[in-house]
Amino acid sequence: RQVPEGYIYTQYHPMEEIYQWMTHVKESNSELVTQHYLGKTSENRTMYYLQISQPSNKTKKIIWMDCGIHAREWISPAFCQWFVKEILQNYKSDPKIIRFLQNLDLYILPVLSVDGYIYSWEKERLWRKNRSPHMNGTCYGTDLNRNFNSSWGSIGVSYNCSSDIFCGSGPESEPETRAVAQFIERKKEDILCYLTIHSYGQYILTPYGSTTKPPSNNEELMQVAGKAATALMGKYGTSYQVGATSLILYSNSGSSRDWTHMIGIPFSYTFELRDKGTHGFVLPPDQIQPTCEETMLAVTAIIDYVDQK
Ligand code: ING
Ligand code: ZN
Repeated sequence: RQVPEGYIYTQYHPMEEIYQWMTHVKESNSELVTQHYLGKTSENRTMYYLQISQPSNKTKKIIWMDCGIHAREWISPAFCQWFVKEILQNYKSDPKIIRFLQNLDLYILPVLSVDGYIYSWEKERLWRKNRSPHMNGTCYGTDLNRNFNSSWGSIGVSYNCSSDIFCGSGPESEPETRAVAQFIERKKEDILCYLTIHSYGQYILTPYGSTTKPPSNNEELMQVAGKAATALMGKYGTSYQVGATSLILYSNSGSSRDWTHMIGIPFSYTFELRDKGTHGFVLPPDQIQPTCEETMLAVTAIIDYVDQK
């Protein structure tokens, strides 16, 4: 079997089931999928990523995608799982997937803020941050998307640990941030594309958040994001806005996407999935399938472009 027996992709899953899903996926697709240790969370849980690689002698570039940097954005881990399922179901038959897997390896981190995700399931549905203790345990959590070393602490953050956008005590103060940043730093020469999946709002966001100054490859970044939004709309007519975070939303510093672009990963994008606020973070399960189907088209459009380039 290509995918776990009976795993239901049209429901949200608690962390325990996502761990089991990862184990099952790598065991039942051992020719294509490996599971790797990335690091530990602040509550000492293990972060794993999946690597999808078609065996070959040639050196390949990497597409990195992370989901669940924010705990309450449940559609995001659901999409990472959907993405892996789709690749595994179609890598022998879909010409596009066959083609890009000849040149590219896919690295997928299904849940970045593991502790936060569990906390959102068990204690507080709308929890956003990780779960690191601050001020002698009087407040908890750092916004991991304000904790990267890209103009850290300069704009669109809070230094108050009870805030949802608390940027931490310093750049990469959080073990989850360090795990991701150290890995990406080590592999950066080979990573062509960095995708980070959030909700909600229906945006494909380009660098930067911390400055309105456009990146050097802005024209191409925007053009490719436009292609992705067009592909996405083709499925169910869902409309996405494309542009620099600082220009179409508001400024923020310390985001993972700004950092990956700054260290030289040319195609660095943030996705904000459905919806536009009707349900917000609590997107009903009946929207998982359509959201994932349309997002799949956008993500594969980007991967296809960077592969053909
Ligand atoms: N949005 C991201 C956040 O970290 C972002 C990205 C940044 C959007 C700044 C808009 C402005 O806030 C979510 N939904 O987490
Ligand atoms: Zn988010």
